[in-house]
Amino acid sequence: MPNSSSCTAVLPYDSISQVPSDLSGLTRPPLLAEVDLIALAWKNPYETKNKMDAMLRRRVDREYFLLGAQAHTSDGLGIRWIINNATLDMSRLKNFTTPLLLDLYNGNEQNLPNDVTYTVKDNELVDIVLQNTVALNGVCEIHPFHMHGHKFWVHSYGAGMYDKSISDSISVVHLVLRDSLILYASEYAYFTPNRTTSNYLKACGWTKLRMIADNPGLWIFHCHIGAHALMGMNILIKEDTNKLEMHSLPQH
Ligand SMILES: [Cu+2]
Repeated sequence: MPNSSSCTAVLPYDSISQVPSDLSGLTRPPLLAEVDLIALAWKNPYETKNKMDAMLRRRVDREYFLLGAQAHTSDGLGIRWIINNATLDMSRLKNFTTPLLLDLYNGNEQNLPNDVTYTVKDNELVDIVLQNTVALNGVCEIHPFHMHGHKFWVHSYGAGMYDKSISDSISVVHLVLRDSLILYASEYAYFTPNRTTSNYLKACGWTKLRMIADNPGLWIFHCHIGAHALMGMNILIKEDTNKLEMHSLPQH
């Protein structure tokens, strides 16, 4: 907490200390006043709160539509999660022998998996729409997506198939910056017939995020359910990699 004098925590280290059984003797820290919390939440090096609110109403520079779906592997033995017909699963990740970021720093893009890579640049205001579809088992699953390297706003969300006019009509004010979102999942009641495998691939909810491309790098954006990530529910965001710099850690 940068502007708070205290907080209380109990940290056991290996076997040499134990969590005390009676915590009643610990002094509670004073809680931050709400006005301080708001100031902390909006303390941002590149934008004021008012400017950030304006971002939500600005015309975006770039929009990506990510259609998520489940699919059998070509041999019929496995299941993968795919985004726009591509999957970044373990079988591909294990083939990377050098860090892709280092490759990009060196101007080498030959190992970059282009079918799962999305480019943003130059402080663009970017919308990413995640579209959910019914899985092979007839379920519309919830996916908690997490983005590395950025915070974003959840701009809007809804049932069924993404509709830009609905998205544009949603009034958004004072949204909180975050790095994770829930990809909306429609209820079974939404479908006809209800929960059945014949609904496979039906559109079943969407969530749209808005972000500023202000951090050069190669960033993963992925479902945070471990199994889903292993099954390929990941994309890469390639951002201003010509601006990457190499810094050495100080040696002691
Ligand atoms: Cu998932």
